[in-house]
Amino acid sequence: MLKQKRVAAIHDISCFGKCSLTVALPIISAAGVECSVIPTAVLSTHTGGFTGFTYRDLTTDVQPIADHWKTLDIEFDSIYTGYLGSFEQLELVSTFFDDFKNDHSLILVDPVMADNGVLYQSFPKTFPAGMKKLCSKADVIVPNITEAVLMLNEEYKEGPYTKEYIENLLKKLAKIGPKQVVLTGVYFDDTALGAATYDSETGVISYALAPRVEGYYHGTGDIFGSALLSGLLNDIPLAKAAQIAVDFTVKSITWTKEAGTDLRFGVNFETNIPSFTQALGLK
Ligand code: PXL
Repeated sequence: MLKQKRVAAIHDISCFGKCSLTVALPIISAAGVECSVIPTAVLSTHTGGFTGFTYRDLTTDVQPIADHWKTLDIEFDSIYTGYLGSFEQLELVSTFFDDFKNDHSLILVDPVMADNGVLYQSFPKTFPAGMKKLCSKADVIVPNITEAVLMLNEEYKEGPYTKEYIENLLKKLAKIGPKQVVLTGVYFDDTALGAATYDSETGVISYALAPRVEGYYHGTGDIFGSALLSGLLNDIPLAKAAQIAVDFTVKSITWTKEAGTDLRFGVNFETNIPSFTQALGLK
């Protein structure tokens, strides 16, 4: 009998504006993987471009949920974290890793905190150092270039980038601790954009690029991260999983751009789930 894999996804729920758990749940589920959740906060919308959003912090629920799960003897094949709103949440998640990791679990940390050279509005300047510590416990990390340079204490540079610059960043990020690094927002000219991957055990670097679509669409990092994890849990090698995730994300952005949707509302990934699951080799 085929045992279904199970992920613990630890992110916020933004009730409107598709991102974090409202993206992770459907994508991971569509990939045939069970997605258990720990919501870290409930917001009326995400914080990117909206004002006046509500924010109910659920930090004090995280440990009791974990404690209850411990009594049930449940195991996770993967732990996936994204947007975490405070140092206290970083600590709680770090403890969750210690309590629930096992000899085969894949810990994927997406250090969601910044883009385009700046930290998101809710984070203090000292946050990247805390996130770096959490990344040291991960098997795979998925920073964008801004998050990468903030964790490495380097200056942010606008692209286009050189292969030398990207490969240097990948290697420095792997030194933080994760075996595999996937850097997003990589481009060498104005025509294509995507991700670079590095496996520190094999030394292999690869690029997963797709035609560039103009516009900053919210929630796409979470679509990419959820799709990448779905590929890895379906035993697809890192480089191919990254290309599938880039293609799914870009296709979803393209549909959304054609529909003229507000950039803050999230992209139409739902329509592209069938081609995504087909790319994963699922029937
Ligand atoms: O998509 C990342 C994300 C997740 N959750 C919240 C956010 C953001 C990005 O801005 O604000 C609450």
